[in-house]
Amino acid sequence: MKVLSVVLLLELLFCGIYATHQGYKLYEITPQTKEDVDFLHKFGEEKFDIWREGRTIGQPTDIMVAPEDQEYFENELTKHGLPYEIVVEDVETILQKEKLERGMTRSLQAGDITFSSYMFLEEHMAYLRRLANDYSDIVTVESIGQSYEGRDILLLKLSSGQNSANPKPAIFIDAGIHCREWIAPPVALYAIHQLVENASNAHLYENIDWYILPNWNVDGYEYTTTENRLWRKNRRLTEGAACYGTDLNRNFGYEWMFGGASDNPCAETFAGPEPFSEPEAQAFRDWFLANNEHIKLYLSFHSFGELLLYPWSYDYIVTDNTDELYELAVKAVTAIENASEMGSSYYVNSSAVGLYQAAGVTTDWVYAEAGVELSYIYELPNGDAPYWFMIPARQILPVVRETWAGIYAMWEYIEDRFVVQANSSPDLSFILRKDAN
Ligand code: 0X9
Ligand code: ZN
Repeated sequence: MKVLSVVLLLELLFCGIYATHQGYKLYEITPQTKEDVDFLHKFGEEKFDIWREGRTIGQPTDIMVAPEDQEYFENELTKHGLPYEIVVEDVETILQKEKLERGMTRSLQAGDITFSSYMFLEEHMAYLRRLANDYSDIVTVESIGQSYEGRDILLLKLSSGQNSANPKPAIFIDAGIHCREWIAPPVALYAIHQLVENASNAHLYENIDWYILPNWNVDGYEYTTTENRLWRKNRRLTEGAACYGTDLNRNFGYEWMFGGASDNPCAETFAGPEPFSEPEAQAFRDWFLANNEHIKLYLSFHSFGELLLYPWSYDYIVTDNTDELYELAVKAVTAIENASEMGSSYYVNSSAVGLYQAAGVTTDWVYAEAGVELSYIYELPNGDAPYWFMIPARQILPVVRETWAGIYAMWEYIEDRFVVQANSSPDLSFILRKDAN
């Protein structure tokens, strides 16, 4: 009896309620032709989860496959003449290992912040509320709306107050739209921490306002910490669908479903039944349209890949201001690479050309519909993570520090273009010369 209960306890601990990925396998396939690249990409629009996508010929792609789909998947690859290797026999075993390493304890003092372990959702929220309380002269925290499950989506505003009739230029940052990309919220929280709690950074909000939404997909994040570490979408069940969740980064209403998005509710890139069908996307849209006028820079944090991407994402075309977008991106990644303790090396390009086509993403919508011409998505590093976005807690600090260097470099550009240059008096010397004659 005693032996039995010990076995039961171990089972509960290691595979019990979290054992959602037992028997799932990870396949590695290396595309040899452009057609192979496209063939593999299509699996992502079905119910397969692409853990790593080879952008080009010769770059391996990793795809996770559930036990019931493995025969079909292997047959498809064989029919297509593509060899494969099984690199993880049982995904659950690596998830259990990751769980032990993530260092989450629920022992933080209310309102504290840490970058040496991952944090729970309520800890993120308590930190924001504590700052609103302790720095009430410069920080306000508002809920931009509620998630499907009724959680507040909190946005922090940092401002030294109005100094003229016009609102100041502003920078908007979000993180956590894909809830399993856990390294993203700490990057946004570190920016908040540096801006608010490090007095030597006060000049960063003297002329510029900051809006930071550090954890957007709140239901999803909660779900990744309690049920399924690999969850990406939100948690609403579309009417009549067989699977939960919409990919919020396919639900935005600019060229929605143009390409690189799925109409299959079981796909990781399911775009939802219609544009802005999801409460989390609606909340963002409504807030943004009411406040967009003075926002000059939009940054959305994801992982992984060490990529800095800008519109367009829905199609393989470039915007009119692609030179400026590219130059500012190079400035930011140069700062990151110079600050990096882990040898990060970023690739810069427009989204579809540089990574893959994806319609309905926030960066395109913010650019096209909210008029923010400097709009970027960061795909953060995954450090020593053996797979995917499971970057170990000990590498949170190096990532957030180096990424802050990139944000800082972008702030310098915004300050120079929208404050210094905008305020510099026009060159009137020719008038003076005329008067003198
Ligand atoms: O697919 C996404 O939504 C983003 N990548 S992630 O791995 N974080 O899910 C990338 C979206 C950017 N746009 C394009 N790649 N076109
Ligand atoms: Zn993402």
